[in-house]
Amino acid sequence: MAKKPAASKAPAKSAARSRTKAKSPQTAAPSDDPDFILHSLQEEFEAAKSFAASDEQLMEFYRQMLLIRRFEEKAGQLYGLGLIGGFCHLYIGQEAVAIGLQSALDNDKDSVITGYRDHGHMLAYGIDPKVIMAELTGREAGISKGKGGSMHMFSTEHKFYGGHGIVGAQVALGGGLALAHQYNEDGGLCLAYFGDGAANQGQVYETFNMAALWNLPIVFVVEDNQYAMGTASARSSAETRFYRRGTAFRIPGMEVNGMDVLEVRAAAEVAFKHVRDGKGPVLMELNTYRYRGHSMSDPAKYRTRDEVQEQRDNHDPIERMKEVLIKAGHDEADLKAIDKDIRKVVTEAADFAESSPEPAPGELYTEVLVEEY
Ligand SMILES: Cc1ncc(C[n+]2csc(CCOP(=O)(O)OP(=O)(O)O)c2C)c(N)n1
Ligand SMILES: [Mg+2]
Repeated sequence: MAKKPAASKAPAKSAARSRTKAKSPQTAAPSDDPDFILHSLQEEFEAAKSFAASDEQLMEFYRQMLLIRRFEEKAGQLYGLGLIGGFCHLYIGQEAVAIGLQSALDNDKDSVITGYRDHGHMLAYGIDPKVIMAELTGREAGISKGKGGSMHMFSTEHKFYGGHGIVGAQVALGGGLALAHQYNEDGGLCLAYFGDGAANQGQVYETFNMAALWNLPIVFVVEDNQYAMGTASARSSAETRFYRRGTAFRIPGMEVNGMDVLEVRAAAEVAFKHVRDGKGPVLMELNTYRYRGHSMSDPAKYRTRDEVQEQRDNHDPIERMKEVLIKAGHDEADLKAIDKDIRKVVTEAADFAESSPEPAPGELYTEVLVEEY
């Protein structure tokens, strides 16, 4: 089903719509300018839409997505037990986005920045589950010494720049990271993730303008999980085909099924090459779905259980990968064994977090300023 422009009282966009929307004549809007082709990258990506992964890569994608799923389930349990304070936004359902994109990064050079739904991104980046869980539970051993919690995780060592609670702020900061890559000539790019809700923030478009003007090495990624808190994207966005939103800035857009890790990775190859070749920013729209509430305190009254179940039954990224692996000759028992190993890693992370000490009160006064004064 095609995305439609929202009327003033538009019904919520159907979650069951196809992941890649039918094109309308408007898609060709800039056709009067032969130098700018909106779909230039889309065509290249669609020519080879599924990443030709080796058997080892398929297994790795499966393992990493499952690690995020099991980690987030455990985080939900710890929250329920009162071991995680403050907000906690889970990434369950969106695993293929972070794994497909992050697997195509050069971890020695590239930087990543995202919003508050950040645990999955950190795991995808290869950061130790123990220090992420310790951060969630506010422990000294946490990646931000227990002072950041769920929303404000940070690791400059891994070029992971957070973890931001102000909706859309990470996009402008990502523009700054990309400017630093360009200025330092370090060959890196910045991957800046934001949500469908954040896509309506003004600073996003100021950043688009400067990024395009200065030809910055940045990939803007809209994770369209169909809701911003309790508001369906069609009720808040005049244009729900987010990949089009760079058009006015001559930023090519790509529309990708964010529930299929092989498709995400194939799109990443095309987008990252464009940026690495010095051709400036790219805007990717990843269509996905969050299974759990906006945060742990969300009663989820704005959608039906059936809608969520339909997504789980028919579009789950991990089940999809399982089918690919079984077709490739792996048996169910091997996959179950991987799940068992991952559950063990996650249990160990939770045990580590629970048995770690809280930060000393004096920590409140450290890292408030960048330097000593
Ligand atoms: C500037 C600003 N406005 C409002 C909020 C409150 N808020 C927190 S999350 C959120 C919804 C954002 O939705 P989206 O960008 O789609 O991201 P998702 O939660 O779906 O990942 C809002 C409005 C905020 N944190 N910052
Ligand atoms: Mg959203």
